[in-house]
Amino acid sequence: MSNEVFSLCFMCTVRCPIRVETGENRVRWIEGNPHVPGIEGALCAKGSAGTALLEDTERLRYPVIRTGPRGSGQWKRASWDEALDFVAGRLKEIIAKHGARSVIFGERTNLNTHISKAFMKALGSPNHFTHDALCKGSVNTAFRTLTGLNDTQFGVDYANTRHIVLYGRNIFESLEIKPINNLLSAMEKGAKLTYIDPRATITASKADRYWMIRPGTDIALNYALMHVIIKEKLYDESFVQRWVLGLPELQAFVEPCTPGWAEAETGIPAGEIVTLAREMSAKKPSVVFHYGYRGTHHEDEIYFRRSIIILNALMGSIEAKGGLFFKKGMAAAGRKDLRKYTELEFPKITEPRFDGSGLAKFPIADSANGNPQALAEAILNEDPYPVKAFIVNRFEPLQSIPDTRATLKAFEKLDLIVTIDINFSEIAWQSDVVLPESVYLERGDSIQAASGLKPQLYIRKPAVSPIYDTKPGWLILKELASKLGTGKSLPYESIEDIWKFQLEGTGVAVEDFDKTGFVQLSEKPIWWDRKDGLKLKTPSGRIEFVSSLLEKSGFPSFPPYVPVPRPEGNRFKLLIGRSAPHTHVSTQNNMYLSELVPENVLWINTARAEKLGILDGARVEIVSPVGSGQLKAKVTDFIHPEAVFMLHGFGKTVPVQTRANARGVSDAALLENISDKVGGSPVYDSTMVSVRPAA
Ligand SMILES: Nc1nc2c(c(=O)[nH]1)N[C@H]1C(S)=C(S)[C@@H](COP(=O)(O)OP(=O)(O)OC[C@H]3O[C@@H](n4cnc5c(=O)[nH]c(N)nc54)[C@H](O)[C@@H]3O)O[C@H]1N2
Ligand SMILES: Nc1nc2c(c(=O)[nH]1)N[C@H]1C(S)=C(S)[C@@H](COP(=O)(O)OP(=O)(O)OC[C@H]3O[C@@H](n4cnc5c(=O)[nH]c(N)nc54)[C@H](O)[C@@H]3O)O[C@H]1N2
Ligand code: SF4
Ligand SMILES: [Mo]
Repeated sequence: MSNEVFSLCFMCTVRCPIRVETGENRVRWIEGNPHVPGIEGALCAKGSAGTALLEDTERLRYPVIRTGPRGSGQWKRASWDEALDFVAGRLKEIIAKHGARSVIFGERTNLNTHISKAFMKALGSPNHFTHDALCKGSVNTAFRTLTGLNDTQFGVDYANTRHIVLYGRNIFESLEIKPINNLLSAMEKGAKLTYIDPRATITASKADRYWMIRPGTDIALNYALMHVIIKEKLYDESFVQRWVLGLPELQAFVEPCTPGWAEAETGIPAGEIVTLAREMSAKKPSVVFHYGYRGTHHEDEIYFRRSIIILNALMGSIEAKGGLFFKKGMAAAGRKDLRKYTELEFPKITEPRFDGSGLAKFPIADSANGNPQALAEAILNEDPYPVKAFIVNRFEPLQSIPDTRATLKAFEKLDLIVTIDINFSEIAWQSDVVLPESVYLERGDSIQAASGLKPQLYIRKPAVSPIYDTKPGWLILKELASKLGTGKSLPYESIEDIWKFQLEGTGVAVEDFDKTGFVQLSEKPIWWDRKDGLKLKTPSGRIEFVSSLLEKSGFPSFPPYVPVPRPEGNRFKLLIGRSAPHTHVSTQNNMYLSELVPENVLWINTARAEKLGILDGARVEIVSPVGSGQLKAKVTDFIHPEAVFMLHGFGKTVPVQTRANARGVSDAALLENISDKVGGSPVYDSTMVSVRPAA
C-alpha cells in the first residue's frame, strides 16, 4: 500500500513542490509536484537524493553533549530533556551575567524564521541574523536604493523574456527548477541568452552569446552599455520619463565610459558591446539584465548591482511582460497576509545589534537580516559588547563565512555554542550541545506564502514519522523557550496549531492543500499599471538613479570607476561557485551526491598552468593570505588566465562524515573576510592566491 503526500523539497532552499510516495514509514519515490505549473514532475539530482538523506546513518540521530575539549569529538548521548535542560541552564547563567544581548541566533532563512525571531524577541535580544547578507546583501541594498523595495520583492518573468543577460548567474548549474523550465520554454520560442563569466560554465554552453570577461570588470561593461543606450537613445523614453529620477546625472556620469574604454577593461570587443545594447533595445521591454546573486563580488558590488537594475529601468523592463516584475503577495490577491509569531507582544528591545548592521559599520545594509561576516570581529573585539552564546540553526558559519581560522579563533571566546542541524556539520563538531532536527521528509513546517505574478501558498507536510530520536526545529525552540520561561511567546503544541494560526483570517483552510499540495490565490497574473500603478517605496515614488538612501548616508550615487586590482606575477583571483549535484555545504556527505561530485578541483587556464609546470589532474598547492590547501588541478581553456576557480562546500574536517571528510579544500578557509560596507555583502571574488605544483 502506498500513500501520496504533497510537500516541499528541502535538499536546497529553493523548496520545490514535491509529491512523495510512502509505505511502511519509508519513502518509496519522490518527484516534482505534477500539479504545479513550471514543475510538472521535475526534480533535480539533489531532490532525488532526499531518500539517501532520510536513511543515512551518518546524519545526526540523537542529541549529544560535549564531554572533551571543543572539536575533540568526545560526546555523550543525551535525552532531549537532558540536552535542553543543559542549554537552558547555561543560557540563564549567561543572560544573568551578560544580558540577553550576549545571546545571538544565526540561521539560514527558512519557513520557521518567524518562530526563531519570536524566540529571540521573547528572550530580549536584538541579535537574530540570517544568511542573507552572505548570499545577496548587496543585491538587496541595491534594490532598496533604487526602488525602496528589496530584491525578494522582485521576480523575473523567464517564461516570456525575449533576451536575458546573465552575469555569472550560472542558472543551469546553480539551479532553480521553475526558472530553468520557464527559461528553456522561452528559448524554444526564440528568446536569446547572453552569458558573461570568466569561466565557461554549462550555462555558457547553452547561450547564444558568451563573453569570457576579465574578472571583476562587469561594472565597466555596464557603464559602456549605458553610454551607448543613452547616446543612441535606445532607452524606453516614456517609461524613463514617468518613473526615473536622475537620468541627466547618469548621462553625465557614463559620458566618458565609451565601448572602447570598456574593451580595455573587460577584454570584450567594443563593437560587440554596441551590438548587445542595440539587440536589447530592439526587444525591450521584454528583456532582462539579471541582477544575480553571486557572480562578481567586490568592494563596490552595490554599484555593480545598481548598474544592472538601472539597465532594466532604461529598457522599461520593470513590471513588463518578459522583464522584471513586482512580486504580488496575498494582499494583491485580496487576502489577509499569513500571521507570524513575531506579531505577538514582546518586551521592547533598545539595544543595538551586535554585527554593526544599521550602525556605523553597515549603515544601510538590511538590518532585518544582519551581517554575519562581522561575527568574528564582533566576538573578538567585544564591539559593541561581549557576545557569549551562539545558537546556530541550519547554518554553517565555519564554511559560509570567509576566513575560517578567524571564525574559529573568535569562537574560543564563546561560553556556549548550540547547533541545530541534520548533519554533523563543522560547526556541530565545534559545539557544546548538538540538537538533531528531523529531516524535511519527517516534519511539517510553517506554510509558505509564495508571492509572484500569481501568488500561491505551499505547505510542507511530513511524509514519514522520524526514524531516529530527532525533532522538528519549531518544537525544539518551543521546548527550549518553555525551559527558559518564555514558552508563552510560542503558543502552539503541534504543527497544525502553527498552520491554523498562520491561516487565521485568510479564508484558506489546511484542507485546501489536500488535493494538489498548494493553493492558488489568483488565476490570472497580476500586473500593475505601468503608467500610474507602480508602488515604488522611495521617497520620490520613482526609481532613484540618484538615490536618497545612499546620499543621506553620505554615499555617492555615482562614485568614480576604480578598477579592481589585477593579479600580478604568479598570482590569480580566486573565484568560487556551485555545482548542480550539491547544495552549498550541505550535501557533500550524501551517499548518492558524494559519488557524483566527490571533491572539488582547481580550474586553471592552460597557458598559465603550462608556465607553472602544472599538469591536468596533478595535485597543486593553493595559498591565500589567510589559508592554504592541496587539491587536484583541472587544466582548461575554459577559464580566464587571471582567475582560478573552485567549488564551494568541500574540505570538511569532521571524521564521522566519512564520505566528505578531507575531500578537496574549503573555499572559506582561503577567502579573506572583506565586505562591501555600503551594500552589506562579503567580497568573495577578490582574494588573490598563488598556485604551484604540490611538493
Ligand atoms: N545546485 C545548486 N543550485 C543552487 C545552489 C546550490 O547550492 N546548488 N544555491 C542557490 C543559491 S543560495 C544561490 S545564491 C544561487 C547562486 O547562483 P549563482 O549566482 O549562479 O552563483 P555561483 O554558482 O556561485 O556562480 C557564480 C559564477 O560567477 C562567476 N564569476 C566569478 N567572478 C565573476 C566576474 O567577475 N564576472 C562574472 N560575470 N562572473 C563571475 C563564477 O565563475 C561562477 O561561475 O544558486 C542557487 N542554486
Ligand atoms: N565561502 C563561501 N561562503 C558562502 C558562499 C560561498 O560560495 N562560499 N555562498 C553564500 C551563499 S550564496 C549562501 S546562500 C550561504 C549558505 O550558507 P548556509 O546556509 O550556511 O549553507 P547550507 O549549505 O545551505 O546549510 C548549512 C547547514 O544547514 C544544514 N541543514 C540542511 N538542512 C537542514 C534542515 O532541514 N534543518 C537543519 N536544522 N539544518 C539543515 C546543513 O547540514 C548545513 O550544515 O553561504 C554563503 N557563504
Ligand atoms: S532545486 Fe532541487 S534540491 Fe532544490 S528544492 Fe528544487 S528539487 Fe529540491
Ligand atoms: Mo545564496
